[in-house]
Amino acid sequence: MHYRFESAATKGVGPVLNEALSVLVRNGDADTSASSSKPAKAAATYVKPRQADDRDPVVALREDIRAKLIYVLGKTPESARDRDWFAATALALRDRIVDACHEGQAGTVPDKRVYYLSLEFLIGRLLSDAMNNLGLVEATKQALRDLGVDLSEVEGAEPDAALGNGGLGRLAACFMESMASLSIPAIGYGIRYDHGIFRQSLEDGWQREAPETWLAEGNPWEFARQESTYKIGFGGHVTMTSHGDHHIRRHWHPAETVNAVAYDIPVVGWRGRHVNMLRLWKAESDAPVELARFNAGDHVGAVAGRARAEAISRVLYPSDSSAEGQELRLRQEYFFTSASLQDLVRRHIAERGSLRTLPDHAAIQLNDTHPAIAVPELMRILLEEHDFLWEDAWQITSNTLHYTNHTLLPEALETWPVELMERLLPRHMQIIYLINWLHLEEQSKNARGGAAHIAAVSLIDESHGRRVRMGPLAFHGSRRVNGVSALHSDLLKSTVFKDLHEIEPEKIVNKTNGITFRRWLHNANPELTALAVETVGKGVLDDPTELLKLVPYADDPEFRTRYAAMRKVRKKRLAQVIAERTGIAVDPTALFDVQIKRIHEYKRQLLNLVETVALYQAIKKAPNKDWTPRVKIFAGKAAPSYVQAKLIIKLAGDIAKVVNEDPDIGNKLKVVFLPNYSVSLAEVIIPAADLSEQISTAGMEASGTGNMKLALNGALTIGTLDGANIEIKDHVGAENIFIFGLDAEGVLARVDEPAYANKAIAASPRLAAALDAIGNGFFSPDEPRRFAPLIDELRHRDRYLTTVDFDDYWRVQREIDAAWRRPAQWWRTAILNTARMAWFSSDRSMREYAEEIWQVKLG
Ligand code: 26V
Repeated sequence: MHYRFESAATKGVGPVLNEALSVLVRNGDADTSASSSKPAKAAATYVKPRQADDRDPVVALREDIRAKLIYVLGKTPESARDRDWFAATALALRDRIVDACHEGQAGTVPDKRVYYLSLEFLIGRLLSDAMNNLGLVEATKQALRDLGVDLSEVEGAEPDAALGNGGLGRLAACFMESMASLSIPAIGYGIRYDHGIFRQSLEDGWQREAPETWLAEGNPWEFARQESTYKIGFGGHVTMTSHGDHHIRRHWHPAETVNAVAYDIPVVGWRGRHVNMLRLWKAESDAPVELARFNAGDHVGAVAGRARAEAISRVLYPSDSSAEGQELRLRQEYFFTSASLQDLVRRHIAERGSLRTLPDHAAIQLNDTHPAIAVPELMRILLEEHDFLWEDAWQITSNTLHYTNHTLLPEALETWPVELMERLLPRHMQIIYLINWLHLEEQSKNARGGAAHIAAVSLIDESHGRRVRMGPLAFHGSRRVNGVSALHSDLLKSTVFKDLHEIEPEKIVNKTNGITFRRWLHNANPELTALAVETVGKGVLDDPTELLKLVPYADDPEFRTRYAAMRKVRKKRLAQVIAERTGIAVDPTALFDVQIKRIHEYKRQLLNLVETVALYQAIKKAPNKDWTPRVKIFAGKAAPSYVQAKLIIKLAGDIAKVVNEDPDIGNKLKVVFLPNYSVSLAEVIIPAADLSEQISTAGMEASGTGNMKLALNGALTIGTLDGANIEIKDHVGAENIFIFGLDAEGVLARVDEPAYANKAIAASPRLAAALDAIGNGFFSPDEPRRFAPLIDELRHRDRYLTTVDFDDYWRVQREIDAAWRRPAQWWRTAILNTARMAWFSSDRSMREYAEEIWQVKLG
């Protein structure tokens, strides 16, 4: 079931709703005429209803929620489940977002818009975001209470919109929220997957995947826009026609077309000042059911063509570890990129007439290479559909597109076989050949133009079969390219894009990631937020740099006590969730040591687990020593095809079983793997964390954003000098973070040393003993060789330098044990972390993009 209110509206359900919706359409869509009249700027207070509504906000919400429940959902208050109350509440709030949209933007055409193209938007639950940004948390709580309903139950009934794998998708969601909060006119474009990231369960400790079904009961936040449908072509052939002496025009005749239908989710910014749109495309077949076949009894064959088309938006690819190069994935990439470009081109023409001015009024940001096919697609649209000459089309394209790189790992860098591209996108392949030919021609003219240089900068890799390199294609077709932390941007210049960077040294810029404080502080940690507001004033809600005023309070014993009390509340809540979901009882006074992220060898959950085993062995040897009680908490999903990562999850479970049941250990050490990590689970874990594990091999984590969320909430970081950890250290102070291990240069040097793993193990009896225990089946007596693949890899290759960093990691962990025993000092450090994290607000990131990349004004 889908909510299709816009069709009801256009059929004249009510002039009020109808008008409100046309505002939304106008903002997101140019098929309505644009007016240049400036509206009254929205007041700096929370949203006023557009229609004359002098009801008290609580009364209004109560009446509206009740009316939605009865008249839209067809339920009575008596028969309604939490899920129904959620939908009714969401619909009532959505009306207010429509009102906010009207207040702020009706009829205006912004000077320049940002288009954020991303295959992933990990937005999670939207209810608390909407209530908080509209200033309606208390009013909604009261309205529901009047109706006999508990807000927290209603919030719990909302499914997570889990349309992403991890960091890259969550970043896109934080950026959307910040753009709305800063009044940057923006549209996010992605895919409306039926199934987001799979649901993870553990069966005897092994990861099992089940389909996720967030849309099973519809999505009350979205507006279906059947009228915004575009045709997306695949396959077929290209013809040429001659126009005058020197002008040959090519035309693509796809063999197959699929419809892309728009679904809009409004994104409301802080204090309801601005509303942007997240436009997600659903694939629908344009082929009718083949009635003759159907009537002849071939019921499946009659809809087979439709099923193939609709498969495009069926499921999110759950791998962020290796580019597997499947055809359906390329179809997804082209599908959403083409729909988005067609949509924004149509809007630009409606508003401005000529595409010549596209770079002046549109900045397109490519979130990784997943939408990199935008380079030849925008060229194709300009050349074929709008008759531009090549040079003009290139000038427009390469001044409108911008590209963010999110990884240096070679296995995650996308390339597509030329053969597949020729079959699926023949016209685009021709365009890529011509772009490449012109690019290499230019290069062969300069001094570096030897064969090695040409091979290095070519957009086509000839060394592993012929493959199109999407990173270099995006680089060459973009005006700016950015990395996501200072170290990562530097490494882009010296590694993957070294040669291209030498050609265009101004192109790569750094834009360190950020997180939205509205979700990761205000919503996730109301206790800490209240404490900050009470201490430094309400201004902190609008300006996170006000947190700096907490610095002197780090030395105030009373404030420390209150800060620690806040943590205690959150830890009790997490302990409750741990008990419910795993049956493990943990002591909330123990140090909560947290590693939550996708399971990846480079993120080194294995380093943490080997240290856990070494600690277990040490406690066993001296059970009466005064150990610092710790709870090691892990959560994260493994890509379904990533065998080693799944084995790491099983190892965590097997270690947990032995350790948690050992009477010698008791509360000195507990190990927990919480299944089905998600945005909403992160919101429970992060405010309860004392220690944040950010222990990737230096040079491999592009940025990390969980590191920022945890430090903001006052967890101390144990980390390597990798990604944004370095900048976190610079902000919180070297004395307030625990750094260990090799830095990126050290890693580069060490991997050239022969037998480095062997040497490290030989030099560390503690490490050797822990590896022996795991490798010999101490934790898997039913299958002693179960973990041999993990341990053999560490002994013989150790690509991620786990053995090399182990001893230093152990040393720093023991420093942390000692630090926990000095609570005054510990809480002082935690407070300083919270106080000095303001720079990591995604508002700062978005301001930097707006000024230095997009050249777009904040509203
Ligand atoms: C890569 C691939 C490879 C092809 C198969 C499907 C797939 C899906 C996603 C990805 C993206 C991997 C890159 C990524 O997620 N990077 C993360 O981006 C975060 C936001 O910038 C950053 O904080 C993390 O450090 C970085 O790992």
